[in-house]
Amino acid sequence: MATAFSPSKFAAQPFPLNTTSQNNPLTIPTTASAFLGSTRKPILLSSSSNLNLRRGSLTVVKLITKEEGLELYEDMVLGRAFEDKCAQMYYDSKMFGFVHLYNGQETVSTGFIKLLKQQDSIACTYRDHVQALSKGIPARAILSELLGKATGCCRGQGGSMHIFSREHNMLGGFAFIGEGIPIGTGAAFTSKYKREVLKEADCDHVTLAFFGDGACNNGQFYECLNMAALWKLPIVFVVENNLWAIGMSHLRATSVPPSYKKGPAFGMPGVHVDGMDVLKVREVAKEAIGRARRGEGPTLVECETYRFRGHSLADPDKLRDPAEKAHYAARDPITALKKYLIDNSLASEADLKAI
Ligand SMILES: Cc1ncc(C[n+]2csc(CCOP(=O)(O)OP(=O)(O)O)c2C)c(N)n1
Ligand SMILES: [Mg+2]
Repeated sequence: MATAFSPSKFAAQPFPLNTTSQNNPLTIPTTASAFLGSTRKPILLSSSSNLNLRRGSLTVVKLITKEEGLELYEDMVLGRAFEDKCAQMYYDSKMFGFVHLYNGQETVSTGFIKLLKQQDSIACTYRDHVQALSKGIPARAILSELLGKATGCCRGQGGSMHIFSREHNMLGGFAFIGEGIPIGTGAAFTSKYKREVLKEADCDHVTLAFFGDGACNNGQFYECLNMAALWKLPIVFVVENNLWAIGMSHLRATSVPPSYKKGPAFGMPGVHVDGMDVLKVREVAKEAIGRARRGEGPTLVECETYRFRGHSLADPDKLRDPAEKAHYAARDPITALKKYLIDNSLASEADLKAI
């Protein structure tokens, strides 16, 4: 029987995540929509954008250029294909240990990381392969790492959950929940210290800390929000809210489920975004990364997303409601971006197929 704590509460009682915080100084227009499957229309850039195109008397504003669109598409397809290959190798007994895949959540990695500079840093969870790819670590070095080879990006000693690259400022995948948050906060402190104390004027580096909804119930999250806001650190805290922490529904585990609301409590903006739409994620990411780079301090962004596979490849994924899974499968972010690119004449089927 369904109880107040039953995960099926998700389907029965929409959870009002799809609004931005009242205290949000970011100028991101929003309209409310149902929780299960955000349907908010893409936000148009201001009419001063250089992407304005005249079509008759109508001004059509495109969210991205062709080059940007293809870059986003390529990155998402690379992430998806890489991970599908991992699953195949795992089930063929060619890969061992815990392997956590990111299928379905690619918008978060692509939408944020493709806006970064090489010197900017990221800190991730154990679900880290796709972020490592977005940050530019070669697929071969990551796959070798997963196979424990000396040619891996950590000489085969880190494995799936601990992808690291100094050269790419990938500070690591971290197996303990919330562990990447203080590491990212420390990296952001370093940038600020270099700029303000060591007078390295060109040090405007930004750090992104990615973590799950489950990590928002961990003390380190709160401690780091406090420090980052207090010291105005150049960091963006990115919650990848895929609604589940292994088999624990976010609603069952969290007293105030909309995590973005916790930002203003610490004096920083909190923003919720549809994490199945890479263009919306990118827009919010642009604002938040820009704020950090300009020295205006941290932002908390909650991306409402979904993982298309079990928690790890060892998880038979029997707990989640098939209707919930089907609902999100129908919102596949790669299919959605493909449609956007074709509908807006930014790419042809052939262009996309070539990728
Ligand atoms: C400190 C700590 N406690 C418990 C665990 C066991 N654990 C591994 S994954 C996980 C769920 C995390 O869920 P979430 O943060 O939502 O990330 P997701 O896997 O959904 O991306 C838990 C509890 C852990 N790794 N670290
Ligand atoms: Mg989760």
